[in-house]
Amino acid sequence: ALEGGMLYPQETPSRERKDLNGLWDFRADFSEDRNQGFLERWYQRPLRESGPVLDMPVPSSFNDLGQDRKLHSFIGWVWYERQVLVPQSWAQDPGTRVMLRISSAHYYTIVWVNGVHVTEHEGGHLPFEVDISKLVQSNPGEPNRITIAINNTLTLHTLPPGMIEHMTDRSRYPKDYFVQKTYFDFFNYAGLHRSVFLYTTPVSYIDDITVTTSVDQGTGLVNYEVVVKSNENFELELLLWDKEGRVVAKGTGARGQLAVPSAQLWWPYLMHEQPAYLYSLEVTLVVQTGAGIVSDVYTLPVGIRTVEVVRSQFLINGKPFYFHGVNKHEDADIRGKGFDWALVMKDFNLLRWLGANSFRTSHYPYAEEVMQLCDRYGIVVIDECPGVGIVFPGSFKNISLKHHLEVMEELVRRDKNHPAVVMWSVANEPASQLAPAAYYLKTVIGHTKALDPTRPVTFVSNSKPEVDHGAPYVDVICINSYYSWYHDFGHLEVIQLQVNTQFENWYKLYQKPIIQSEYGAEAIPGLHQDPPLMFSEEYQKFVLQQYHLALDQKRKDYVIGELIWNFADFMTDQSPQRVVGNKKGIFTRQRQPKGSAFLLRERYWKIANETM
Ligand code: BDP
Repeated sequence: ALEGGMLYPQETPSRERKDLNGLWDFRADFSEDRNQGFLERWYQRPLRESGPVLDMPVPSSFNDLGQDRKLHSFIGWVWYERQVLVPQSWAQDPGTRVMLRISSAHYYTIVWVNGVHVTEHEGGHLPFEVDISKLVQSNPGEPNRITIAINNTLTLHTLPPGMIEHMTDRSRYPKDYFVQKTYFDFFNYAGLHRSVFLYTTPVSYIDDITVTTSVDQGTGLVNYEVVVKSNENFELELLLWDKEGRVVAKGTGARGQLAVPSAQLWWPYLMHEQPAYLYSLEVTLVVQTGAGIVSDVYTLPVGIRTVEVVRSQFLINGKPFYFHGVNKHEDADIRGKGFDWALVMKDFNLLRWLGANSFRTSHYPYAEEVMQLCDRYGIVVIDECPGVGIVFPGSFKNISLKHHLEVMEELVRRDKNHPAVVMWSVANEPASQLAPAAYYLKTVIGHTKALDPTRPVTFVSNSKPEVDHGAPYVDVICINSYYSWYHDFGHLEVIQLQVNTQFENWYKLYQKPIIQSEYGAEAIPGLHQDPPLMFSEEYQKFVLQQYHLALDQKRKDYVIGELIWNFADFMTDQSPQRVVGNKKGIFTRQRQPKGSAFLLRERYWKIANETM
């Protein structure tokens, strides 16, 4: 099990935060075995003394910033470094705990502070942190050097998996030549993708808060559990505030239940005239020490809502919910997977313009700030872990499974309190038709349910219902299909029949609600062909229309959602199938609409108006 909580760093009366975003020194280790940095111990002296460094912005992927083809597709260790001077009050007060938090670094990370190894982390999409109080407090008034080495190599046992292929034919490849193979369809961007923070807490602190909610005849029930780290005796006080600044419930102690009569529920966007209602749970820790009363304060947004799968329906607050939304990627020009507020806001504005009420975090957890906005705007989330490309018999081994379970623990720990998250997805298109997938998926799904008994769990399948070894364990069946794109390409007339057959076969076998979790077609923006031909905007629209006709026959029944592939065009590895990335976006990579965006907008608003 994991050590400690992972509350989002917050400024409160007892906590300070400093972000370390901006330019860092950067060096990719181009040596043949990528090991020069360790041999020469680049962490022991300032990185810029080790050799030439680049200025690298954080947060950003490093791949697309320069003009160097080799850096774009670099595999191996890259080194980041910067100095930071902490405020005197942090460095001199032994009652202050100073944390270094890395919100995301892809993929394997080692961190040193002033040359001292402080932590390591595996996995590219979830935060990790380390207490660096002792190091900065033994160095008051002096700058501290933070060195971060990151390796983006993917192997059969990473999540997502990949493979390094060594090319040994010396007549065709130079000595020691290797390539990174991946089995997913997006570019393996790397670097410090999200904010790096320093933040403080008192030495006695609120380590974690878990909130679950239910509703009993109009009364909202907020169950809470608070974990405190302290060597002293302490007390906890809880206040639940409404939006108007009134205290609606009070509690004490590490666990309990708050009752909110006539609670305002958290409703999805377009499902209620007042969607996304959030209360604030203010948790105060009071510790009596010799020096007086020390307290820590943390405020958690709380949405009161229920989620339940009942027969073939997905219920939010007891009402059937239909997912009309998108699949996304964290992807954009230049910054790659780097977090960018401007991009995030543009995307949310587009989602609301579109009338989308939901998205899936295909194919990895998104930034914490994105999840917070989903809570605030009522955008419902299927929260997917990086389990994409699990397609080899070898990737179902115990060593992979063990890591997958840890990743689910990290994901649930980070996102458990978001009302917007209504379901976990443990994988995308694993080879679920292979026999070893049965134990593997059963175990991951079972573990996730044990971690969070309040939310349904799924994985996204593209195999056939009769051979799918994972479907028996999910609450909702999610299926991807690309009729008339990867199969029967060009034959638009077969789509309706094939989509219908698909739904009927899955439902017959499992009697579970179904989401069309991907469908779509590529369109090169501005390419027109009528009658429609593949890659034209007309063809993309036609595919969507055919799917919609079939969806409309089932959506009042057991089909509970449709998520277009994809919200926007995104970068992939180079291949003869991809024209500078995947073009199945209904928006371009620059977030301009293709014809299909207008088609989908009309449909989503129509569905929303039917269900309001
Ligand atoms: C699906 C994958 C998705 C791909 C899509 C495609 O889940 O990641 O991008 O196909 O090929 O199978 O466009």
